[in-house]
Amino acid sequence: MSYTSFDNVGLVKVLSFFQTHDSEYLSGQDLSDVLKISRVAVWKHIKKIQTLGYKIESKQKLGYRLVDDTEKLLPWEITRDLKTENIGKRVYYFEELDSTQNFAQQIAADKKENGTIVIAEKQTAGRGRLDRKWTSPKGGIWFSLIIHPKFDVSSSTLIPILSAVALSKSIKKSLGVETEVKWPNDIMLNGKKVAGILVDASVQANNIDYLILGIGINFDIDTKRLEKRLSKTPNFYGVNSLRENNNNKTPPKILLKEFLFQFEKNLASLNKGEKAKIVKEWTKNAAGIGRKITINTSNGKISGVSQGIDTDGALKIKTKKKIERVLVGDVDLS
Ligand code: BT5
Repeated sequence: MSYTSFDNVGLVKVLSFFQTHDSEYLSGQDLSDVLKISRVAVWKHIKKIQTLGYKIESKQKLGYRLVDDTEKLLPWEITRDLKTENIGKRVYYFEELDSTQNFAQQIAADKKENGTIVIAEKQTAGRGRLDRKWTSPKGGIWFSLIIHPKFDVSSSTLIPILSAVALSKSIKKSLGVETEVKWPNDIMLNGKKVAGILVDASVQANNIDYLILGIGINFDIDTKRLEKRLSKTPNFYGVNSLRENNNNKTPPKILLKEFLFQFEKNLASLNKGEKAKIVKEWTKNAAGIGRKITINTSNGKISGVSQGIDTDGALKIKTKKKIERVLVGDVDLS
């Protein structure tokens, strides 16, 4: 099952009417008259809306009333009142996909997909970095964002950094939960991983055709079960979930929309060349700076004291001999 922000016009028309009249009962006939569609079509849309997780109550003689919204990240829920100019204005939603990165890859080259997001409720082959697996059961926010950037390759290494800053900030703003950023691309909550970021790029010479940013957020998942499953996988350091750590029922769409807004702001900042500003924001929330850490790289382990990152997003580490710069690797904070 899939939906987009540009199809499903009839269904969205009926739903929007319910959403703007949620204090009253609406009869099938009223809806049919106002929306100029047949009563059968109204009834079919109502059934569909209910299967999407919205709660519609029906009372004899009075009609129907919307009593609760869905938690699903449906395209029209994302685009409604979205504060961005471009990011997230086009949305593809799938109940299940192998990986949102794979679907995004198929459409990314098309100019109209600049800013598009692809969301899956569940992924069967979610990817991490370096061909690792990303486990993506229902309850998470799993999405990819397509960008056709104006900057060149030298700036693209800051994309995971500015995304992590935007994500950490939006978690704080929407849920009131404090997280830390962990180099190169993780969000950590109480020492465990709560979100991961991945960037796939299509590059020619020094120009970027497009970037696909993949983000996985453990919003409301069973952490114990996932930890059991993942404990022997590479770079595992525990799993956390946002809802376990916040006692309000803020729906996931609020966080996703806030992220899209914060991300667009940070991207504009990078376009203006404000690299130092992004690095400064990242550093404020970063785990492990000034502490002894170990970085696992493809050339082996490096141990030393973390000095934070430079304006290329590289991690600086002070070993016994010198300060080393690392662009790709995993940090062990334990
Ligand atoms: C990442 O990789 O952290 C990047 C994750 C990106 C996932 C998103 S979901 C939407 C989009 N579509 C995709 O197919 N992918 C992106 P990395 O730093 O390599 O971390 C991978 C490691 O994290 C694994 O080896 C596990 O140890 C651990 N892990 C896997 N699933 C996890 C989860 N749900 N929560 C916490 N840790 C997990």
